[in-house]
Amino acid sequence: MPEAISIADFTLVNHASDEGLIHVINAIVSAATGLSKDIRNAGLEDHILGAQGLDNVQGEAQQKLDLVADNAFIAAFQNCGVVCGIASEENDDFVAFASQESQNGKYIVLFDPLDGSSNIDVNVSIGTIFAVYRRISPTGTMAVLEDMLQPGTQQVAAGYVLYGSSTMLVYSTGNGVNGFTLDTVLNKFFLSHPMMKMPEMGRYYAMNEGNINECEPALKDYIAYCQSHQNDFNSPYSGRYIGSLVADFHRNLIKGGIYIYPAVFAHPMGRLRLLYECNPLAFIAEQAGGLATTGRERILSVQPQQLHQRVPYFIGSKSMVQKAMSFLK
Ligand code: AHM
Ligand code: MG
Repeated sequence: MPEAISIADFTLVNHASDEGLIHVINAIVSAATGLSKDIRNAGLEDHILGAQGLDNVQGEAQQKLDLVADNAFIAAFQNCGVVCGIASEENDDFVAFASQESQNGKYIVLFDPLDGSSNIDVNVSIGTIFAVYRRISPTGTMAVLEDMLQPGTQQVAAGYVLYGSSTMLVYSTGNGVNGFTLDTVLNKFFLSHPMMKMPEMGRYYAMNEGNINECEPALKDYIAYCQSHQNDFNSPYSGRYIGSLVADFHRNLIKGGIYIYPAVFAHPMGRLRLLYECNPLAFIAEQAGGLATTGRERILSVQPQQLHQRVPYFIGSKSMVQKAMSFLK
């Protein structure tokens, strides 16, 4: 049996021409490894489970683990020496790191430290999502808002960590998608899913169907199509909705499927955030042969206007997303 490839060896070989990027990935690996341990022990540690008692800028109740995760990733990026600034779901504004070393950094990272907040306290899979960009502002200065508001096409790396039945890190730098699994004895990630490809078509659809009467009627018709005998498989697709985007996406990446969070009455622009939820997973989806759109346009081409901007989201197997879009015309 060939020796397993550690993520450290993988990055050294695959990003040899960009040492800075290796430092960014190392920072993600280190924060995710520590966070994975916290998550695994969460039920045993009073200071980790439950609500923090504060809302974030988007009016959502922050969980203690949201903040543990946010602090862990911010510290990792601040200390890695090549990141000049970050923005995250849990911070109202972006953070420009002040040290001279950080100001010399070429990269910015946008991230959702812990996605799937409603699943934190109930031992269901949750995830971290990240997007890496090159800064626009000159090195040697503080990062600015324009660095954060770049379209998803400009991502130099993106990915996620899934804290599921095992912990996995999946990422791409634009040359395909690779997945690594955390060995909990050695506390290291090893390549377990090389060159992941999303099936062109799948049998899973994921949407919060509690919202079915809250969205545009054409979408109701698409869901009826999924449930009918008149679809591509001549039998109803299976509904699977975990309510953690990373987990729903990961299942669809491996098995084939579609995830939809449309514009709904309570969230007229959709619920999910463009910069640190939709763009990174859209990058992974496209790299794996899938598709991600707002229902009408490619996610990666949307020009961001605001840090916490929301968009309707259709992501997954290419022909399923195309089919869903055909209903919306
Ligand atoms: P969060 O970042 O506050 O956890 O919100 C994002 C999550 C996604 O992971 C998930 O797919 C969706 O929100 C669930 O929303 P809903 O409970 O409205 O179905
Ligand atoms: Mg989130």
